[in-house]
Amino acid sequence: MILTNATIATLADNASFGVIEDGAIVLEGARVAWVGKASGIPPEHARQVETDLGGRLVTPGLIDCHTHVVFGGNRAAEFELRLNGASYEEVAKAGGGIVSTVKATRAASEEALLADALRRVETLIGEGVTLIEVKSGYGLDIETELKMLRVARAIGDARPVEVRTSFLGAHATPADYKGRDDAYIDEVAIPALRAAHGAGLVDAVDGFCEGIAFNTKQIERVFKVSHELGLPVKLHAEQLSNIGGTALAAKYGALSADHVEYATEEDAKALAASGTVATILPGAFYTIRETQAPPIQAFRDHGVPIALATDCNPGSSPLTSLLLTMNMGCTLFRMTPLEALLGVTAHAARALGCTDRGRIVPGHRADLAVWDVETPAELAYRIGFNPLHKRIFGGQL
Ligand code: DI6
Ligand code: FE
Repeated sequence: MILTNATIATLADNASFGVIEDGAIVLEGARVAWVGKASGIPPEHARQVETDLGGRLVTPGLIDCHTHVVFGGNRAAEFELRLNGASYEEVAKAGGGIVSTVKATRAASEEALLADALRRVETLIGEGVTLIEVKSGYGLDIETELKMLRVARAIGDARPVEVRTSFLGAHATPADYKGRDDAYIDEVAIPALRAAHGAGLVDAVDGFCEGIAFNTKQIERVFKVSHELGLPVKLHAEQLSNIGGTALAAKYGALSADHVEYATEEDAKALAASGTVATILPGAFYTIRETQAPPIQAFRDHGVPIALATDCNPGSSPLTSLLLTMNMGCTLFRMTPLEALLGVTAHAARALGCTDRGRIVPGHRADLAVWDVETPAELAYRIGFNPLHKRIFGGQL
């Protein structure tokens, strides 16, 4: 198939949108075979079926590289509590927060969890998303962590979207291990990781390194096992305070360090040296009314790739719009529209260890989004408007 009459934002490098006017893209199977000016289509491709895109903008399919879309119940009651004055940490300490979602997730059937998750995933797909990361972490027992990961995998069978899973056993300490965080790591989180990996359910390992969650020593024990199993790591780091999570992530060559509001210039240097992506999650910043913005300029200065993701979860970021996430990245953190688009394409792919996604170049997967806009900056500019025309997933319209 050849897509013609397209304005193509190739994102071939990080310096510009790489726009090709009057462009064409040749798709061979699930891959991009050729991209360039329509006038230059090589003769060997010239006789294929053409799809005229009417001058519309084509970008890589969007990638949401940090989500918790599989969970039971919702936390509207906690939302109300916070609006009556309680802080996120106070809600967590009072037995609300993550632990209340754990209860609902344990109680839910696999079918119910999948049906709920698909509602959220369909919303993402409707905005041109072709690849999502999905975490466990609301089970906090071996059985439910595996259940969540099976549901995550099932999403990719049920809908035309790719799924990468992250094991997040070290997300919170469940009620029956209260005050015994170390025992939870050794007796539940690590055995659950081994079991989930053995079942082929884990693509990467994540953790929540925070004053209200786990310290660097506890996370490091999980990371050691991850490396022993040959699994890449990533980390929720420096969201509410700086306790050294970003430095730990860099030390373990993490794919990404996520949130990072409280990261320092030194942390930015460490991420640059380890090639780790800084994943910015403006939905959580907005929801908990954080005031410390992540050090975007330090990331820029040191050449740290910046990704943007929804962090879709029932507590700190009930957000299912990657377009709105781009807008928030620009308006809240002064990211440029180019940085925002790279953040949900090429750099998001890198945060998942997928090196053949996120740009429109030969050899990359033919995951594309076609938009009813004239310029790429329009994608980050509007608030609550969805200009998706169509999505191409693995070369299929
Ligand atoms: N950081 C977050 O923002 C979410 N998890 C995490 O590790 C919060 C998850 C929740 O509140 O349910
Ligand atoms: Fe998260």
